[in-house]
Amino acid sequence: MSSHRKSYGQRAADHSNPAAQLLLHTIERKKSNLAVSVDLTKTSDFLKVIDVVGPYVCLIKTHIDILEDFTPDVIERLKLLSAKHDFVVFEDRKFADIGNTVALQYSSGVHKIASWSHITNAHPVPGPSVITGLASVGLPLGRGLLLLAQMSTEGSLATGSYTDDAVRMARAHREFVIGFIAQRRMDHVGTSPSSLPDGVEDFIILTPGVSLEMSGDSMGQQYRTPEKVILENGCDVIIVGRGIYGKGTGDALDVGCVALQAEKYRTEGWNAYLKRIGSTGPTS
Ligand code: 5BU
Repeated sequence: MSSHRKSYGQRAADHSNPAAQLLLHTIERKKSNLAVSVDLTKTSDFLKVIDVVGPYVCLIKTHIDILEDFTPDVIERLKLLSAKHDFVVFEDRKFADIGNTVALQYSSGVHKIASWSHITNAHPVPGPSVITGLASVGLPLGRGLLLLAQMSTEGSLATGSYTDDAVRMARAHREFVIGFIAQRRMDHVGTSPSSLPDGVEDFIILTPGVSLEMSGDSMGQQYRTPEKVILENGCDVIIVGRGIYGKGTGDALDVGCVALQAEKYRTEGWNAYLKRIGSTGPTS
């Protein structure tokens, strides 16, 4: 059976990488394929939104470098929230340098990403050394990597043969590369049914650029609905940012509204998945 017709729980067994297993089991346990991208610049807003959306998500995606009042204590509190609400953490760092440099950026500096983020990501542009550099730090810690095979932005250069080469790079490093940031499944790349038997590979596809209300922003972002992403394009996790918390920060942050939005996206994403695997009885 093709992996996108299997349940998340069944797919966990196909992975030996601990971060991939954790993500798939968390999705199944919480019946949520919703990831929230918490792109807020004040620690208090950042932690508040995570605490509010925590019950509804499988994963929290961070850009830790945009916090203007970052201290190492933020990480301790993020870890506590991750344990409290049972979610995976993904630092959207988009590494893109030589192996030696990305290994230092991943392990060191102020943020010490590898020490707390279950999953991170990298641009394939430097070639396979970006994976081996990151793997030298992340594999011993049980971390997982996503390659950016496509982007959601208008005019993205990550298309065609670039995307296909990203998939080939991932196939050569399946112990560490657990999937892609992409807009659709990648199973078709460079394979014929006979060269790639069912079950041989199962990359997890996480997809940003998701909104129920908006079609884009003023800076090139392009949005699609959860149903389009999960059902039509066979992706596994929807990543939603402003669709859930709007532009609200500080006093303007309406936590009741944020919770309602998170619940709505969780339901939309999960029902689209149930349709995809042919299960009846959507959750309301
Ligand atoms: P939004 O508020 O839902 O538009 O936020 C989307 C997030 O996903 C944001 O953190 C981006 O950095 C991230 N993102 C994206 O939007 N599109 C991409 O192709 C990639 C990441 Br890769």
